[in-house]
Amino acid sequence: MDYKRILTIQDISCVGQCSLTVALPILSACGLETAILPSAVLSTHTMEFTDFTVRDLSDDIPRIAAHWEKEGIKFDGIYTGYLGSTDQIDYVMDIFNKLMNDGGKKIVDPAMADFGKLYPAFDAEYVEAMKKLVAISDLTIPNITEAAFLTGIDYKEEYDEDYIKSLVKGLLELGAKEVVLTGVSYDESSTGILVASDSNYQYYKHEKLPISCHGTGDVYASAFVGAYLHGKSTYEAAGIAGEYTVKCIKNTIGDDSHWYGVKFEPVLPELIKVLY
Ligand code: PXL
Repeated sequence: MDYKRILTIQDISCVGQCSLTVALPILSACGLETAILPSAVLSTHTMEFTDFTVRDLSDDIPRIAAHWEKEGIKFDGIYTGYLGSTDQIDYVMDIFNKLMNDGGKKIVDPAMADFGKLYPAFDAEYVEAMKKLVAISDLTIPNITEAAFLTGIDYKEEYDEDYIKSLVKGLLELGAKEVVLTGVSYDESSTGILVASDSNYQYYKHEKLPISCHGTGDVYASAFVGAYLHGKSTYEAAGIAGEYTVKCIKNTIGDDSHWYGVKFEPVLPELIKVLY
């Protein structure tokens, strides 16, 4: 079987089940050689935890990339998530240019916002820098809030198909070749993903659960990237990742002590089953 090497660039939140602690196991389970480039080390993620520690690793990024370039190390896909600063976005653009094998995919999860608001670490300058990264991506995986910030369209909690299409169209006009827009819900009991390229729109609908959990954006994006580079089409990978994320949330509902993330590990065999 085709054995692909992917690089994922995002932070390590040591505790909290998001970013690299989610991406590395999920991508590995999808059969990919997974290299990591940590953008920062935090004691926990930044949602609801207080007094977390942060060590910014920006200065290490170009040094690590230069070493890989010298060693002739390249990747079949590079997937970026939560990044620490606008400088890091420039470094990532350089890595996209220098360390990608021919035909490799640039996949950008513009992890910076949810529920209508930017995460605490980010501001308007960061949004502008993220627009540049999305513009050169082969595939971007925003939620509705992120899509609204990136396109400059007002965020809406209640919306219709025209609103969703305007977000996707804005992202394609920005330069993204394909868009996988998550959390698109048109009724009480279901939610889903809009997959779009050019004027081709496909909607994948799945069960909507009564709670939302931290870290599911990263679980979704990692499972999507894993399934996609494993060989599934964009639409198939979008659906596989959606169903996997639903299972992770179901596996967590009812455990009040587990408020900071989802218990995605025991459900990994279910993801593997649909891929192999
Ligand atoms: O992508 C979610 C995420 C990742 N990393 C850190 C975060 C968050 C969400 O808040 O705080 C550090």
